[in-house]
Amino acid sequence: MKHDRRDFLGLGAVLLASSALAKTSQAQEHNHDFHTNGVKRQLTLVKNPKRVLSPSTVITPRKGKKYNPVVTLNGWTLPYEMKDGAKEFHLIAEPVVREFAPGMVVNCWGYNGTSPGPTIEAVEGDFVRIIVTNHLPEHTTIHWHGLIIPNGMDGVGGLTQPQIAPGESFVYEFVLRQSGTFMYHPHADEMVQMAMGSMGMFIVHPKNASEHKVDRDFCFLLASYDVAPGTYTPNPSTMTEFNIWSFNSRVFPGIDSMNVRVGDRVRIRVGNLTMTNHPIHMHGHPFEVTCTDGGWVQKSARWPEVTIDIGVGQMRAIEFVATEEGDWSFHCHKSHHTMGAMGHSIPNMIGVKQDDLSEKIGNLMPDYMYMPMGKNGMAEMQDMAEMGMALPENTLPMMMGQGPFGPIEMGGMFTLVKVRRNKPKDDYSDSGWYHHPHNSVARKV
Ligand SMILES: [Cu+2]
Repeated sequence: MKHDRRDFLGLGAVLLASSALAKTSQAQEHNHDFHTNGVKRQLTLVKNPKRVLSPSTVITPRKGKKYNPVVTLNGWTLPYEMKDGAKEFHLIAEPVVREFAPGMVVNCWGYNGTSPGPTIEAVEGDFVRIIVTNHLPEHTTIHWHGLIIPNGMDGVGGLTQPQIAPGESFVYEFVLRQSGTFMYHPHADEMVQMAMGSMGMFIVHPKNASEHKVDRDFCFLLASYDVAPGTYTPNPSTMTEFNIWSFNSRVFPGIDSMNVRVGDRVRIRVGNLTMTNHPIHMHGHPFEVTCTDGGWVQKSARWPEVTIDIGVGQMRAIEFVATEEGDWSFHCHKSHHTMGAMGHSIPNMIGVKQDDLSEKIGNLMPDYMYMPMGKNGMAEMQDMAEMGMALPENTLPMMMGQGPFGPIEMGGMFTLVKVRRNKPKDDYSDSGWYHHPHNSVARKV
């Protein structure tokens, strides 16, 4: 039987156990500031303790060709070594613990300690060697989604190579013949391994650094999970009923903001390895799709959009010049995908009279306080969550995030593009909430 948070608390029948009011399940998290290249970064240690670098860590290449590195939201770039003329990368497929947001950790499968795995970055023309070691409990492979490579390097278990058994290491070697945005994921027991979070991005920068040049270059993967409230492991047999919708296996407000300066040309590369499409929408700036996982889109074939639907197994890179200052929402436009686990298939209580229910339920269950909810919409849910509404262990409320004007009432696939004018060059730290100019905020009359 499918069970989720609705079995614990149907909306419109929120039971507040007074003893549970103060109980929240915060992950044990410690933040440490550190500096790289003069930019302040924050290292978040989660309780397992696997390390998550945040905000988005840029690892500038010390050897090899120069390029403007991507910023992987709540992620990192895999370092490499030059060996025998190749850029040599090591990927270890292994079980990991991922914190989706403070209050929820999930047993995932990933690479090198994180899920998604680290971003691989290299340059068009590079000869790369990727040594994949399998520390998963079952066999695996890696497929290099979108890359033009010899057939025997394509990573389809049984078809182009033997499976990589637990404990074994396989070498993939190929020349990067194109630039663009690609993905890596297993092509072995795919249903399970991708549902558990085995995936990562593969960025190939143009050989000619002046081509497709941007000032800020972000990337992340869309990933969905079915983690029943009170549990810690995704259900890999779920096909449609996911309850966690994430950017790089993080959910709002646990997702890095994308911080840019006025005048920056910005690229955001979004790959979709979920089981449904996601219309990704940006506020404040029209954009153009400049690249797909099939390659760059010619200038004459681009048109303006503010929402781009990203299908299953697709990547879309969008670009715009940041001209408008402010905190701009960037999210999936399927409204159920900007919600926590509680936002799905709840009983519809809109307009339902519940006035005498409190008394009736109080008589039946004297230890509980029944609060009629949902009659006038669901906006009150976030207030309840913040008051300490009893939740099952290890799950997140339907709506989260506090903004400068109150609850933001979002969750899941939602973050912000923060455009600022007066930031020092190369300072892309989070500058907090936007301070609106006098008389420029919608007001009560
Ligand atoms: Cu979506």
